[in-house]
Amino acid sequence: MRMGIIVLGLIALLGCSSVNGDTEWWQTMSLYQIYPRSWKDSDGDGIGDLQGIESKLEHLVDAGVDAFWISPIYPSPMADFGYDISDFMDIDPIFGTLDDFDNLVATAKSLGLKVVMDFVPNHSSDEHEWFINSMASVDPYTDYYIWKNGTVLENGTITPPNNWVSVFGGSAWTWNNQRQAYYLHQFAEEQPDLNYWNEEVVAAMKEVLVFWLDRGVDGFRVDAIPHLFEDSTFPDEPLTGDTDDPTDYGYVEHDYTKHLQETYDMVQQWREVLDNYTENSDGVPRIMMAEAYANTSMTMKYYDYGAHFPFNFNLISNVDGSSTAAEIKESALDEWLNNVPDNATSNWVIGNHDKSRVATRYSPEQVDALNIINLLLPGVSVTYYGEEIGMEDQWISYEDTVDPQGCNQDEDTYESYSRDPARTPMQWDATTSAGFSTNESTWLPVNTNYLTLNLAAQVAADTSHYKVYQALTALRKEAVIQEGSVNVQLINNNVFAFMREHSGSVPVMVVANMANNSETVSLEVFDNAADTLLVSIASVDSSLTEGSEVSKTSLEISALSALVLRSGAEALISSGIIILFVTALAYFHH
Ligand SMILES: *[C@@H]1O[C@H](CO)[C@@H](O)[C@H](O)[C@H]1NC(C)=O
Ligand SMILES: *[C@@H]1O[C@H](CO)[C@@H](O)[C@H](O)[C@H]1NC(C)=O
Ligand SMILES: *[C@@H]1O[C@H](CO)[C@@H](O)[C@H](O)[C@H]1NC(C)=O
Ligand SMILES: *[C@@H]1O[C@H](CO)[C@@H](O)[C@H](O)[C@H]1NC(C)=O
Ligand SMILES: *[C@@H]1O[C@H](CO)[C@@H](O)[C@H](O)[C@H]1NC(C)=O
Ligand SMILES: *[C@@H]1O[C@H](CO)[C@@H](O)[C@H](O)[C@H]1NC(C)=O
Ligand SMILES: *[C@@H]1O[C@H](CO)[C@@H](O)[C@H](O)[C@H]1NC(C)=O
Ligand SMILES: CC(=O)N[C@H]1CO[C@H](CO)[C@@H](O)[C@@H]1O
Ligand SMILES: [Ca+2]
Ligand SMILES: [Ca+2]
Repeated sequence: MRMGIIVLGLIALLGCSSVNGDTEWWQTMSLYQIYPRSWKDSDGDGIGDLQGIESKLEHLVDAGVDAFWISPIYPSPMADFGYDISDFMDIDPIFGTLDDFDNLVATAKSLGLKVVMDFVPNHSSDEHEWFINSMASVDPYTDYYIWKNGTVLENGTITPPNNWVSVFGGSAWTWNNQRQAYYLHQFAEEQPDLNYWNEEVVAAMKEVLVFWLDRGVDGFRVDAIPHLFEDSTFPDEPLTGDTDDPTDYGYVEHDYTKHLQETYDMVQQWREVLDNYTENSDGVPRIMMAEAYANTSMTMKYYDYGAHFPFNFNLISNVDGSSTAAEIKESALDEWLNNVPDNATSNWVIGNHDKSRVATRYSPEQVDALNIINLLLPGVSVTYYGEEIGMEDQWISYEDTVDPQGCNQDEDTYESYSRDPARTPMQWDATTSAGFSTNESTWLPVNTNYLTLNLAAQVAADTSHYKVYQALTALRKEAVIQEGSVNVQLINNNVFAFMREHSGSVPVMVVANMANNSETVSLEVFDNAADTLLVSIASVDSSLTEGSEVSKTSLEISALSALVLRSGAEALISSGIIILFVTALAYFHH
């Protein structure tokens, strides 16, 4: 028996983590969002494309990412940059062809990367052939969309059937001359809502899922789910009393247009399509991630209805760089961890194509801290492209603004609406257009800071945001992060910390100082941690580096920094040896 232990101990020198075989691939993944117009341009037209993405997939492997999702690449008149889809089963020529897509998936598979598609089920483009046929009342498309007669006033004027307001402002109803009726659009008027009360629409959208599954995708990120169903009796929404402007989305409550029970039931049906596909193919789960800007209870409910997870936007919606550690712990971390269902997989999102970048919403100094928090809390981490190098928002003039949400505004107000600043090209290196394109002019200007802030420079540097990011994705591969428990503690108003523990693993502690001044703290609250700790990963602006020794009872942490700490003695030895010795002992005791 002792011989057995020694043999296992030697084996442990070769492989080091003891990850439980029960976790499915998606439960521990680090997921990366590619905004396809901005990642890599292969043909010099100034717009990113699929061949460009394929040519740069090695970067994701180098960064330690497991899966990526691509924002919409379907044919689209681009009234809402691809969220207005004119064919759910093709690729827009700007991005390439279905062959390019197949090649991209094949290359991704060969590199061990999973591919997630964006699924935009709420609406199509008004140029989709379904809508063109629906306007002409051609069956079976007549009721594919939500058509209503207007209200005819005494003087003959026709007005919309009710007071529903579009998310983008103005009535949610647009008159159509051909059909002589109003159609519903919860977003832009070029995005008519599909009629989910119609079984043929339900079946057609399931075919869309299968079409992409057949092309090898591993799952879907589902857009704007809460808006799927509307009350079929079309009552007026109650007024909020918050504004007198009937064109403002905040003018009415959204009791009849958001979060309907039928919406959750549809998510459940899509899950059945995915599970059925898995059962009839290779047994590997295909996943569904729900984009739902909703309160905690309505968000968590997606877990009960088949979503693998609903995105956790707490670190985007509830807090920012002006928040104290106390606020971040309470409104972002605890709000999620205390409400997520037992055994459900958590997830953390710090940026996306609709929000300012981390360096701007928080501060450039906090980029590493946010990545550390995002990647070391339990569950899935989601990284918006460029956050691995700490890209910043780029100011864009009114003339150069292309986001419809910005263009719909005037020169004085567009900056609060435009999402362009967070969508500028990926900064690969210091060459023309930051290595994004050979074209000196790109669809959105490259950030002016690209000569110094770029991937190549950060790869070459001894310490950089990218090096921190790589260290984090490597640490995520260990069982303590993949399966460990989490214990979040407020140390003082400016500093919070959390500890990840897993039997047989060296614990990992994260300490984050959200204040503009350095703090000296004690981590005594974590009984299980050793008195002397070693810095394993540190924010680039902290004065500490990997291997520095710090005291548990008197730890100085610089402004806006985060540190990843492990117990000294054990961490000196490759942790895997200990893990497997303990595992082996436990095994032989059975
Ligand atoms: C360069 O990009 C601009 C758009 O930013 C485009 O108008 C022009 O045609 C592109 N040049 C080439 C050679 O494709
Ligand atoms: C809607 O108006 C058309 C005439 O434009 C009429 O034929 C139809 O019956 C009306 N539908 C309802 C439900 O009132
Ligand atoms: C018809 O009546 C409505 C409501 O009173 C009014 O807003 C509208 O201007 C009138 N239209 C015409 C053509 O008189
Ligand atoms: C389940 O999958 C099989 C094979 O892919 C397919 O023929 C069948 O229609 C699917 N059933 C459902 C309910 O999706
Ligand atoms: C969450 O939102 C739902 C739907 O809008 C609402 O009914 C519920 O009261 C909200 N819960 C909380 C705690 O605000
Ligand atoms: C830190 O300073 C910046 C810039 O003055 C400020 O915007 C931010 O709110 C401060 N952070 C905190 C947590 O006070
Ligand atoms: C969670 O998982 C554990 C271990 O697999 C199991 O014993 C427990 O019943 C699960 N709890 C729920 C609520 O599913
Ligand atoms: C976060 C996100 O993707 N939001 C999208 C929700 O849906 C509308 C309409 O499809 C888009 O405009 C948003 O970008
Ligand atoms: Ca291109
Ligand atoms: Ca809808």
